Amino acid sequence: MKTKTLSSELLHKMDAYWRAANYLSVGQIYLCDNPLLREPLKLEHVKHMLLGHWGTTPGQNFIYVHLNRVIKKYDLDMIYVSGPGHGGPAVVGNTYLEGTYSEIYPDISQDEAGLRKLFLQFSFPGGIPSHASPECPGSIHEGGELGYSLSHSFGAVFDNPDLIVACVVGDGEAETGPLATAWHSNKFLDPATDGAVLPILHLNGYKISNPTLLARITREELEQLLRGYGWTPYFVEGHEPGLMHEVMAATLDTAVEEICRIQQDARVRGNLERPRWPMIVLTSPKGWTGPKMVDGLQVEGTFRSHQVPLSDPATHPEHLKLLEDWLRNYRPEELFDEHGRLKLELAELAPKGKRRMGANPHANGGVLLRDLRMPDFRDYAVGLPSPGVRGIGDTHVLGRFLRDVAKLNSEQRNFRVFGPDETLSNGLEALFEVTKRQWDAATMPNDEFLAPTGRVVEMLSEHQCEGWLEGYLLTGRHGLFNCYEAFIHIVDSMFNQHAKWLKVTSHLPWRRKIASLNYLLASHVWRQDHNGFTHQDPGFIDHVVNKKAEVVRVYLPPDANCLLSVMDHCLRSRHYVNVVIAGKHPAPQWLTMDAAVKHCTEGIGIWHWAGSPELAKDQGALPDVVMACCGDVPTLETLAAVSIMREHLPGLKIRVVNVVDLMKLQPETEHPHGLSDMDFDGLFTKDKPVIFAYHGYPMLIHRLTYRRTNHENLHVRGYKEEGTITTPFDMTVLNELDRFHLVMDTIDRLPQTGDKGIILKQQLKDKLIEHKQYIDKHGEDLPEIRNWNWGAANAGKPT
Ligand SMILES: Cc1ncc(C[n+]2csc(CCOP(=O)(O)OP(=O)(O)O)c2C)c(N)n1
Ligand SMILES: [Mg+2]
Repeated sequence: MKTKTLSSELLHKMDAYWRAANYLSVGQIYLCDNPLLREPLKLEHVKHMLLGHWGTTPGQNFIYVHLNRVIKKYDLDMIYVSGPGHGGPAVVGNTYLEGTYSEIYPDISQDEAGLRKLFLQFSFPGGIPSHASPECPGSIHEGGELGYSLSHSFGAVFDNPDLIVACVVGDGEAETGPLATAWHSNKFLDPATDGAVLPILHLNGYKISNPTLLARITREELEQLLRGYGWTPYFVEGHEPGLMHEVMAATLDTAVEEICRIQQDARVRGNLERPRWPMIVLTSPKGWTGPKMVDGLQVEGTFRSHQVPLSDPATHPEHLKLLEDWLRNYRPEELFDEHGRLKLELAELAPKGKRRMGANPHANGGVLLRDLRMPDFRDYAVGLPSPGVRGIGDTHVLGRFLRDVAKLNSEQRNFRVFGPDETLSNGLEALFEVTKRQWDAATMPNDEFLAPTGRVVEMLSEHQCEGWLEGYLLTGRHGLFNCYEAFIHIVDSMFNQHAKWLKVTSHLPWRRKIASLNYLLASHVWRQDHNGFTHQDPGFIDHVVNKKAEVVRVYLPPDANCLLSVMDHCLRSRHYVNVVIAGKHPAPQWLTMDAAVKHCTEGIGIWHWAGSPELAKDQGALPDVVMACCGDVPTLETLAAVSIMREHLPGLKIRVVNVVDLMKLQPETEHPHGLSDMDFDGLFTKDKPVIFAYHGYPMLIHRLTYRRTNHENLHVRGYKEEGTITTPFDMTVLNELDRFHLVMDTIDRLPQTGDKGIILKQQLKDKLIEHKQYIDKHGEDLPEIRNWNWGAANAGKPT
């Protein structure tokens, strides 16, 4: 006879605790008064608007109480990730029962008055959301948009060897692309230096109104699927609470002991073989313990339990009765004392102090966040004898800096670089001088830079990279996501969710700030020479600027020294999303490090040395035209255009303005970085033509500046969805961002250029034809384009 895992007393108590959590969950969805049912339920005790999701909740309550037991039994450092985060009542209810909720929100006290407020605030105007939202202690994952629970969980356990994340995966959620590929995360986990994720696939059979695929394939198929992903699935199936408690407890013990054994094996015995981690498949009825039949239709165990099973007690008196029966079925009088507090013998089931999942500091990562040790970015400066010298490619310079960030923090183990197989091709090869790509799958002799642990994590899934990094940041560490610019769109929606999380948490004083989410978008739209149209898309910026100004920052450093300065700032910053767009190809360098630091700190500025010499001498004088640029390629084309005009239209007073920090363009009332109108007018004038060469879609610049005095004179060139495999210069020509078009634009707007202007325009038109003919014949740009350089073009001219 196998001995039971749970004594009957413990089983009884755990069942009572589960009933308490279920009671609180139903209470949150329905009740605004009479929280302990001390009097018969009346309509006035029921909320007018019934919102929330019941279906997933009892299963999650069941899991939570069982996790509490193993945390205590094995003294685990564990947090809970609710994939189907719409089960908010479960996490709110459980953190209330364990005491953490009232510690953070004393008004929601552990008595009848507190219970009433707990119920009332849920899904109520001015209250709390219906999900595992940031307001909920212990949550690092709202679970509003489904699909990211496993990625977040793995991100959380990287470099946290003692942490276990219990991750509930919805069986519907499991159908999403990000979740389906997240099972592979186990090939990146180092059992020696990372923690563990215990996935609990919540196979309740249904989504909102459909069955789930994983519930409608054979057990054999499901088992093979999960085994094929490298897991050992343990099945817990049933609906009879007593039996289920015993099976769940025994299975959890097995899983936890298996995790400990795997970790010991790697840590003590040095076993480097990839382990087959355990996971649990919990098959239980959706809406378990809820109303079985409503209006003649089965509810428990069907999709009908997904949201609010009894939706209209106001017009259906029988619903009110069913609701009361449902609530009383949990026997609240056995669970709460006369003050409305959870009875002591039940409260004792919860872990203590920081072991409570709602109080675990990993779930409030800012508390654990330590500053990075930072090398001095100035030490990596590109020497600049004169503006325009050719650099090796800006991200290659940055790579050396990141290499040393990785090195300096290798003991702290709190910095990682994530990317979908592009760390090398984005120019960050220097990282591999000090670290490796973490990889726990098989290796072959010709593989490069793979090791069981490393600071770089690469999988060809932008979703995983994003989710891992978010999980890593949310648990108090630092990192960077390097990605092709066009394909970062794949995670648009994940970015949305993270930005929302940052916005909400920045207004929750108990949630400490976390490190910023840094995107390095190299391999950008203008230099896709061998990839072409599919790889040309700068629209992520447009997407990002929709989000709250307090959270988003966009930087387009024009050269390597600026990139170093910007990245140093981003890695030190907190609670932002920083988008940095940089080139990896050899390109001209413009600013000395001192000038770069100044320029990047200002975020925008006049490059006096690049404009007309008379303006450089008399900096107060007004220009005839402002040539503005933002992004490395637009800066190059603008400066080339300026050099043409300095040569051919020497009387023209040209001012060059470079923008590093895109948000400077917005009014100060819209973004904390925004320039005042006075400062903006000071740079762009009130009435002179502004020819603005921009990295991305031109409309964004109009969007950001439409309220500025001189907006009418602002003419923006940028990417207008023209592209193919062609030469770098031809890309700019196709989009009319090239130097020749910029000059022609200027002439068109300045009648005072007169005959000289007309003649020059004709010459430039001819040049464009010559360019086309040349590239069609030779497959590369004209030598005068390829070899153009600011220094030579402006030699002998006073600067
Ligand atoms: C990406 C995404 N698509 C759609 C939805 C809308 N939605 C909310 S809950 C749900 C069903 C979820 O089913 P499952 O993961 O099985 O959760 P559970 O059964 O535990 O409620 C859907 C489709 C969503 N939240 N996120
Ligand atoms: Mg489901």
